[in-house]
Amino acid sequence: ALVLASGLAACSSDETDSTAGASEGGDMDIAFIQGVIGDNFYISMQCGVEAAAEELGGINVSVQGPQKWDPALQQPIVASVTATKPDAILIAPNDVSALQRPLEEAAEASKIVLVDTTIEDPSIAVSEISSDNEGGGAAAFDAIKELVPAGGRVLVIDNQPGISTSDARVKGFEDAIAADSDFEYVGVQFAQNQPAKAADIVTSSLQKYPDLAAIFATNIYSAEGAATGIAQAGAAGKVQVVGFDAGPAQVEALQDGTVQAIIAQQPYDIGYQGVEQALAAINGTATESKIQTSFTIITSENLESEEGQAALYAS
Ligand code: T6T
Repeated sequence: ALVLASGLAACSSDETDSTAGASEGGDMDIAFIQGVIGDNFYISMQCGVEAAAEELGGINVSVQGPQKWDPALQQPIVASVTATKPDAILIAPNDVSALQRPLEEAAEASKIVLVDTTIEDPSIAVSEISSDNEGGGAAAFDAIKELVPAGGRVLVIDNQPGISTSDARVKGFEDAIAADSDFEYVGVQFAQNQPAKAADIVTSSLQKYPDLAAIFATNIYSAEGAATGIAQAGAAGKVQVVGFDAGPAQVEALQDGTVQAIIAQQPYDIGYQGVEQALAAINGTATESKIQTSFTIITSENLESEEGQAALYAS
């Protein structure tokens, strides 16, 4: 049966039907392990996973994830899923090294598809699917440059080091800003996926750098907290904020002017293609070892356009 009710109601695509297939009982079991539960990026990915399972047929999907972004919480989930020997596991690992060994063990009985994040040695996986995260970081700098053509001081707020996606975003951003002498990079600070911490980082950074020109926030929770910090400081429109991801909170921040641009990924497609790759591996047909999905930059100018609306995550 198609397990999972929670995310289904949120799926905007009507390709997914919560009842069809539920009683059919598929032949294959696919476990989807999210980076963290309750994150609109993974909720959208879950929609794609469920839609693919439904359309391709004969697939049972189960979904789980840690309560917080924390490898120590994700490891036991991987261990318990591994013990059930599903045909395939789609996972967004919380850390490049901490999940290496657990996934090597999981790969002994299940096909592994790395969705979004990856690990140090991904050779145990049949496929890796993610955004061009380094390119996304560079695009975030371009967006800041457009918002502040004269340049100035710029801060990055990130989740934590050791995560392939956000590390790549920071790298892409740092390489781009280092090549532009109009900008002064004041460094990266880590908010551990906690909006309240990200908001505190904004407050203390504004005390230290009252002339701060812009902030790049590397994911949903960093961006959400950055927007709160900016609002609390009364700095909306004064400090330009570019965030990654397009959940409902990011859209609201764009609308109220606390954030100027967001970089939307394609989580639904990552999930959909993840199931396709898993199925190919299970059936012994060729898989694509690396798939890169694209992103859309959304500002208040294109938010209402068809392209802008299509890029938003499930709520
Ligand atoms: O940005 C996404 C995801 O790509 C990243 O790996 C972790 O954070 C998000 O889930 C957004 O919160």
